[in-house]
Formats: sequence, C-alpha cells, structure tokens
Amino acid sequence: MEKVLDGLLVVWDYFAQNILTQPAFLIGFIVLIGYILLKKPIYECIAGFLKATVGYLILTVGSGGLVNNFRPILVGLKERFQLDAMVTDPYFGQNAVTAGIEETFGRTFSDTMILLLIAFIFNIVLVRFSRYTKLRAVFTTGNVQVQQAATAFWLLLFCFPSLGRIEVLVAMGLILGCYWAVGSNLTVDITQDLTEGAGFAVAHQQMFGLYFFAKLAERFKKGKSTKKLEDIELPGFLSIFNENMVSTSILMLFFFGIILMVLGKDYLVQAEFMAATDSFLFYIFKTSLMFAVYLAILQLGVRTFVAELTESFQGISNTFLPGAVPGIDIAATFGFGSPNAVTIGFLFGALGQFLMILLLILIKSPTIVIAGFIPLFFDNAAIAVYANNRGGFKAACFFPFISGLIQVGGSALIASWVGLSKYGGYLGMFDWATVWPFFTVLMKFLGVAGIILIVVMLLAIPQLQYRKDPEGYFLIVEDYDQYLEQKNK
Ligand code: ASC
Repeated sequence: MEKVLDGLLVVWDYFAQNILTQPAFLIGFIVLIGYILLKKPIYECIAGFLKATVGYLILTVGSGGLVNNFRPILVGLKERFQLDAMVTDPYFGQNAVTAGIEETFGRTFSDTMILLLIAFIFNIVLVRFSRYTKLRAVFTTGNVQVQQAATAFWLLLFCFPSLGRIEVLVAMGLILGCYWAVGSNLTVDITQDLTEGAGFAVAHQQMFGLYFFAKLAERFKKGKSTKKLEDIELPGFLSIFNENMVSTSILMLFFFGIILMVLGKDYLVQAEFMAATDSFLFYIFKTSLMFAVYLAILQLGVRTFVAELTESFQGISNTFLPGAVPGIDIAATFGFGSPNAVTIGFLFGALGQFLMILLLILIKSPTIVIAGFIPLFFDNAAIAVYANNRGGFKAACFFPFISGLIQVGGSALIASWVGLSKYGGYLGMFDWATVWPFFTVLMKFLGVAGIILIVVMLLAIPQLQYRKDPEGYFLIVEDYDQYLEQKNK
C-alpha cells in the first residue's frame, strides 16, 4: 500500500513540476485533450498541442523579456541611492517569505505541490458543479499560484502561528482555492466582452481589481460618444502616435530615458548593465525600444495560442465541464482591445505608484517601496485595457493611476503589519494590496470564524453575479453570438 502511495506521489510530483506549474504545457495538454474529445484526427490534435504550447512559450518570451529587461532598471534605483526599501514584485515577495519564514515562525513550507493538487482538484470540482456553485473558470496559471501560496502561507501563520501542517493545508486549500475560482469567474463576462467571445478568463493576481475597475469605468460612458483609445485619430505630427509601435517607443524612450539618466552611466557600467565603451545615448535608445519589441512578441504569442484554446476547449466543456472556460495569464488580454491602452496603463500606473512612494517618504513611513516592474506593468496595463473597453480613454488613464496609488499604499501597510517588509519584498499585485489584506484583518480579529466568513463571502459572489442575469450567465460562455442576440432584443 505504502509503495503504491509513494509511486503515486512520484507521478504527481512529476506532473506538478513539469506541467501544472508550467502553463505553456498545461495549456498545450488542455488543447490536446480538448481536440481528442472533439474526435479530431490525431495529427490535428498533435498540431493543436504544438501550436498552443509554442504560442504560450512565445508569450512567455515576451513577458519574460519585459520583466528581465526592465525590472533590474527599477530595482537599480534602490541600489544606486542605497535605499532601505521593499520591492513590490511577486518573485521578491516569494524570496522574502522563504528568507523570513524560518526566523519568524520557525517553519518552512514544503507542501506547495500538494497544495496545488488540492486547489486544482477543488477548482475543477467547483466548476463541475457549476449548476450550484455558478463558477465557470478553471485557474491554469500555476506559476503565479506558487507565488501566491507562499504569501498566503505567511499571512495565515501571522494570524494563526500555532496551526499544524494539516490544518495549514486545509485552510489554504479552502481560501486560496475559492479565491482562484471566484476571482477568475469574476473576469469571465468582462473578458468575453473585451475579446468578443474568445472563450477565456483571467487567472492571475488582479482579478478583483479588473472587475472593480471595469465596473467603475462604465460610469465614464457617455452614450455612443464615449471615445476609446482606438477611436482617437490624432492630427498632424501627432498622428505618429496612432501607430502603436511608434507611440510605445516614444513614450518608453521618455520614461526609461529619464530613469536611466537618473541612474547615470557610471552606475550602469559598474552594475554591468552596459560596457564602459558603449555610447550612453544608444544604450538608452536600445533599452527603451526593446519594450516595443517584447510587447510585439507577447502579442504574437497570444494570437498563436488563443484560437487553438478557444476551439479545443469546446471538447472539454461539451463533455465534462459544461459552461466553463480556462483562466489564463493576464498577458493574454494585451492581444485585445487597443494596444495603446497597454502603454497608457503602464505610464499612469507609474504616476500613481511614484506619487504614493513620494508620500511614503514624506510621512516618514517605516516601509519605503521600490516600484517593481510586474505590478506596475501587468496590473495597470490590464486595468487600462478593460477600462478603455468599457469606459473609453479617460477611464484608461484614470483607473491605472488610482490602482498605482493603491498598490503601493496597500502593500506598504500589509507588509509592515505582517512583518514581511523587513525581508525586502512583497507580492505587490493589486489583489494582494487590497483583497488579501482585508482577509488578513478578518482572520486576525475573528480567528477561525474569519476563515469561514471569507469562504462564505467568496462563494456568495458568483451567486450574486448569476442573479443579475440568470439567462445570460452561462450563455455568455456557451454561445457568445447567441448571447449578444438575446441581449440586443
Ligand atoms: C506575474 C508573474 C509573472 C508575470 C507573468 C505575466 O505575476 O509572476 O511572471 O506576472 O505571469 O505574463
């Protein structure tokens, strides 16, 4: 018996390491299974698997390229001015948990893979019974689940320091599992609207934020005259901004140009960003223009895999997950709507974040924040994409700015309170600067009742969504065209 269990664990570990936490392969296999269920010829199934995996890997090259190029520049500010500051970044956040957990709580967390197994199965069960739970999305972005599990573990121990291993797993499985399922489900309708029925939802770290800002953005709508970014035709020399690649390049040249000049050539050489013999001017040019390059790669990746995923997932939703869509990486939304929204969101998010950082310095906050690239870019660019789609370009400028303020303020507060800030990092994404601090307050002051309250509140959200539109709720994923027809009636 024990041998069998050990064997199963080995198989599971292999699956988790290589597929569940590697969304490119997970999405690839979902496409493969979907096509097999649709009874496509085997060569088409294999072709679909390859296209989806390659497409997703291309997306990863784009988003990874952005992160690897631009994160060090922002973090460079910390070194250059020798600031004692915390970086808001999911990887820095994860490292901070690893670095501090032993010293602070006398624990280590090695059960991540088991947690992911529990969560994945729990999520599928919740969606399988969507008739009752009203949950429609399966979270497939395992790489961010790992980061979230680390931070959630810390928050949980902060509230319940003496929790045993099994209890930790149960509590985290429940709360995180519900957060993943409910959060992703919140993005279904707004994403169908944005993508005109591409058949996916978002599974990432700002799902509540997207929903919240998308709904608020609707208040910016003024009848038919709402101008979206893509409707704006700039005249004269400004018309060069109509072309996305050009506008991104110019704006980033300004943005990173200023930061790189603040860092200065001496620092950049010493930190091995550039060689002493390189021209500073052309280094700035090239670095800034790479932003547009990686953005283009990212969008190519999205175009490559989304169509495969949409078609093949029919196989899965027809057979065992009716009315369901896959939840995928936030970057997939950058291939839809106005490409300029991505750039605008990033810049206005940066404005909000920098302003809040300034405020933290002025009020002599014990925790100073360095704006990490991932929350700065991926959250705010996405918020702008959705806000633009629902409320036009003013909403696309305003809400990322507000989000930027909240991301830094919320992260500084929670990380100082729970003691993560002194280990140099916090996850920093929108939901983790808002929703999770709220959960932490509930658990800290209500104890176990807080955990129950969180789960009940989360599970009530899809019920409320369903009540608003019982007829369209599942139709919007099952048959988007028919949904539109019905809505227009
Ligand atoms: C994250 C994270 C990443 C990026 C990526 C965006 O939160 O950890 O690596 O966002 O998922 O495409």
